[in-house]
Amino acid sequence: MHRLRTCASRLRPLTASQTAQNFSQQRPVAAPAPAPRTFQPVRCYSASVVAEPFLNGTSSNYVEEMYYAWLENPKSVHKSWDIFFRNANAGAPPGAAYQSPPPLGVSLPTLSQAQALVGAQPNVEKLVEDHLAVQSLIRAYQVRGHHVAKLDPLGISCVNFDNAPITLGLRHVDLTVFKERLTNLTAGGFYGLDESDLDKVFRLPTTTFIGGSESTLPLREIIRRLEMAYCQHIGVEFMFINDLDQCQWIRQRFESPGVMQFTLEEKRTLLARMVRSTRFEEFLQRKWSSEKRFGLEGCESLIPALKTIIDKSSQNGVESVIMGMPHRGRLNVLANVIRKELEQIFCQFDSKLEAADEGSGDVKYHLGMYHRRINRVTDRNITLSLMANPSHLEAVDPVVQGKTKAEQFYSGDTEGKRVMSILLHGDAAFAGQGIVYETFHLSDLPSYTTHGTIHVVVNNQIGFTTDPRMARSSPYPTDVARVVNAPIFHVNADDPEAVVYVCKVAAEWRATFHKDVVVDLVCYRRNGHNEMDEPMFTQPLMYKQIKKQKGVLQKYADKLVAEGAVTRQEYEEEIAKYDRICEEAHVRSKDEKILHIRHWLDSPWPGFFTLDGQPKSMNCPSTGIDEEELAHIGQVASSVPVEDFTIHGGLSRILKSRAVMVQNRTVDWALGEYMAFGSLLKEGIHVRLSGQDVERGTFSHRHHVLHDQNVDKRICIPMNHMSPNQAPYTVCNSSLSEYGVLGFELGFAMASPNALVLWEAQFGDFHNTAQCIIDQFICPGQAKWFRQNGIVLLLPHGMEGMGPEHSSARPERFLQMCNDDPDVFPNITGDFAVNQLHDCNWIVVNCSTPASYFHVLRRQILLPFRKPLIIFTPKSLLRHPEAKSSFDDMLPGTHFSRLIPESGPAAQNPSGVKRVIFCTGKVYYELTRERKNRGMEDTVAVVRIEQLSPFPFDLVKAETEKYSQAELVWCQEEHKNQGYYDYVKPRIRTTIERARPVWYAGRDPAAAPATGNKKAHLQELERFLNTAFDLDAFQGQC
Ligand SMILES: Cc1ncc(C[n+]2csc(CCOP(=O)(O)OP(=O)(O)O)c2C)c(N)n1
Ligand SMILES: [Mg+2]
Repeated sequence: MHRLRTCASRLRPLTASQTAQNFSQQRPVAAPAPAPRTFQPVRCYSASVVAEPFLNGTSSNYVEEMYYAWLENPKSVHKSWDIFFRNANAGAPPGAAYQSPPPLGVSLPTLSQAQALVGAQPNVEKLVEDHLAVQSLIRAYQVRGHHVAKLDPLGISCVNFDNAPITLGLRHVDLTVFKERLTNLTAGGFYGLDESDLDKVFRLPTTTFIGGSESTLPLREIIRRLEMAYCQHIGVEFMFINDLDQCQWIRQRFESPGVMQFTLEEKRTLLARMVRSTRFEEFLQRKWSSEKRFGLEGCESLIPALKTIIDKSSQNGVESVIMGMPHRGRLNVLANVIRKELEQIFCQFDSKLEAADEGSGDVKYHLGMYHRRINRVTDRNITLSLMANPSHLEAVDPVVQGKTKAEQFYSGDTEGKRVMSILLHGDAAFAGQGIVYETFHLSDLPSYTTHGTIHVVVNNQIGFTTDPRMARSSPYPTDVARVVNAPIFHVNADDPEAVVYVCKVAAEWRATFHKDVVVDLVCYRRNGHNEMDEPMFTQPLMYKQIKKQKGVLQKYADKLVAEGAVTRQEYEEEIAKYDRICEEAHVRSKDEKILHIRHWLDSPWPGFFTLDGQPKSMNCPSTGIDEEELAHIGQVASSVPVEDFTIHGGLSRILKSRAVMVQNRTVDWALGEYMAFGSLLKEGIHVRLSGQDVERGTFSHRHHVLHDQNVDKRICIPMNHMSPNQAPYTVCNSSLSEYGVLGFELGFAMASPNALVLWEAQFGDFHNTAQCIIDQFICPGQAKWFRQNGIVLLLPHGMEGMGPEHSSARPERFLQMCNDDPDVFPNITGDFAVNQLHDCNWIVVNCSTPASYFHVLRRQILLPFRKPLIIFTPKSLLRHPEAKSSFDDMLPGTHFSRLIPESGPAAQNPSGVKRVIFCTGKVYYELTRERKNRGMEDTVAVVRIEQLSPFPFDLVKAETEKYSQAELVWCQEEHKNQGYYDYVKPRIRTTIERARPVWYAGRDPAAAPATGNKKAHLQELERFLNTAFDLDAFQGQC
């Protein structure tokens, strides 16, 4: 059967699309003549030989053998097979190729009649074949035209298509070279067409728009128009898109005759924009030749590109554009796209400039910006923001998307018609950084889509010192975008009109389909990676070429002058005008003595701070809520608020047990969280919880989304049935990404201070694949960019015998990055707790009770400022019978306890206490159980530190003073080189002025976070509990 299929498929003629796709392999230009057994004649078959009734079953082997024999020598087979193969070869329809074998003694005329079928109806056949060939040709241009388009201004294209020979040929529209190229091509066969067909008229298929209003064209004109559409300075890569309407739409935009016509006005505007872009860099180079600025030289058309996207989008109703971009050309974008005042940019080059705002600040090419202005082209208001970003390339991508989503969400822009994002990329980073892929995969998910992003790649064919051939395995740097069916418009950046045209189409694409699109500006980098860098060390030939390269502005100006669109004088005046603007701004910039980082804020929160950017108060009200509220939220949490909705039996039991808890005025972890979210929602605070499987909860404890057991995809989110005026609750399972999704949520949290945005890791240790977002944005964000953020990270953590993974959320890493000084006991004045929070870079907590968790979530919003909050959340405690809280701990007047003191017998008689064990989180329950078993409740006090950072110096001091004679022990279940010990110990020592030792009880140092052996896990637990309660354990040690 397999052989039959092989044989039949070989005999089957190729469809037009197969022909187009396989054409290069079938007929490489100038390829040597095919070997006899390859299938060179395959295209000649136009009859479906497989349809022959006898060509099936076991006879196929025989037929195949016969066929190969005939191929080598037609005389080696019976005459009847010879006639059959020849007829089939000539395209005889099924049934007609076969002729009965000639009877013995047959007369010659009968044989010649049969043979007459060979080559039957040659004209009709040829006509059909030629039309099919023309269709294939058109499709070949659509699929592969970008391979031959003249995209590289340097002509040293980085794209290596060696293994996919260019078979389109006819690249040059110039008819004098046409003939020669065609002759060359037809030598190897050109879909069966030859030069004599050039002036034949062909009907155009519906899959092309090259005809405009004409439905037929001569082949010569067809080729010319295809050349114009696909093989000039624009390479359109789109035929992989699954949606036919979208393909048609793109064909129409690039094939329709005359699409690239520019009015005089448009050309002049474009020239003026090129002048600004070019002269800005030249000005900086003149004034500060030895300063790094990552200039745009070689890709000056980026500025008109972005401006076109913005103009066009503004025309389509966009009011806010959020942008993310790397270093290259950033200052130029700030000056000429966002329109930051030039003096504000220039003064950044002054090393004597003092910083006015607290924080360490950042270099000028990382800072963000927010600007609302009138778009001159549309006369409409538009807000442009460029997000601050770290050096880590592409890390800002998901952050931009999150902020864009949030702005869309808060402005009710459900389709992304008013708010959009633009992401800029370098070629090396776009191909190399995995976050690009993660971000693309968010682009079509309901809770993460921004309804289409326009990506612009500054493809200067180099990454620092690395050639593309060493930097990626794909032909283009943009291939990653194909995963989401985004069209990719490659364009030669030395042709500003082509650039502007594709940008118009890109903006229109987004407005029409609300999907991502990529503009690949193929350019070069005139200087080194930065202005201090020598590129000839590593790319000598490329840079020899670059040195010869005329600047794009000059080229475009020459073109317009030649066309008569502007005069040389007008052009020079435009230059002089902009130079003057720069000079004047430079003079003004000298008056700037102080740098206000807040002038570089990308996300202002109007009304949240005083005009000076300070918190409106420095206190935090009680985070407790009324009993009725608790009861009401509890009732919502334990019910199904819609009719005829069947939930799973197991879930019914969970809801019933919640109802019982509410009756008993207690909450477990999940209910505590419900109380926090529910109360904030009722107070008008949007809550968004995102992460992998958060809707149900990794540990099946949350169940915020109920699923009807009988109706597919019917869901109910009780939290959204709280009260008529509540804020909306968003809970969304994310893609399986940490870097992308955490970045996204960080961006979401940036848009408004009046939202509780939480990201939950499936297990705490998975956060390390999002380390860049944590290290570069969350931890130092405020210090670098004067920008606050209240994102909450929920990181399940705990040593529960589950092995090295799934155990540790790595508290030590978060604590190591806290900015509070371990060696300085702070001034305990006023509202110390709030002041301390105000000064910290982030808050790290490990709650031991649901009430504690409830309060810290609410405090996050009730504080008059925003700080990131890291919460190590429990696993086994979710169902621990003792890990419950009473309503009493959540009523008005209650608040988050940074430290929970001992409240048992030891606290009644502190002088009898021999040892105080400080701990945090789940180990508390193990300690108290062990203490009870050992009957040591009046000799050992156990104190929980709920807020690790900023460290509750004041409360720890009170405890150490209360138990002044007791030994101090820090107990943790983590290994000694991990967990909290290294953070806590010096701070406790500072608190007690180093008067007493702080002993350690916990696991020994280790490389892995936990053992994979359950028995070893339990032995370790037993061992450190022994140490914790052995009052002689530290005797004789100092
Ligand atoms: C994640 C990350 N890795 C490495 C670097 C160091 N680095 C800075 S620029 C650069 C080259 C970037 O090349 P490309 O993306 O093509 O942008 P270009 O500088 O050419 O505009 C590298 C490797 C970085 N900034 N970020
Ligand atoms: Mg590059």
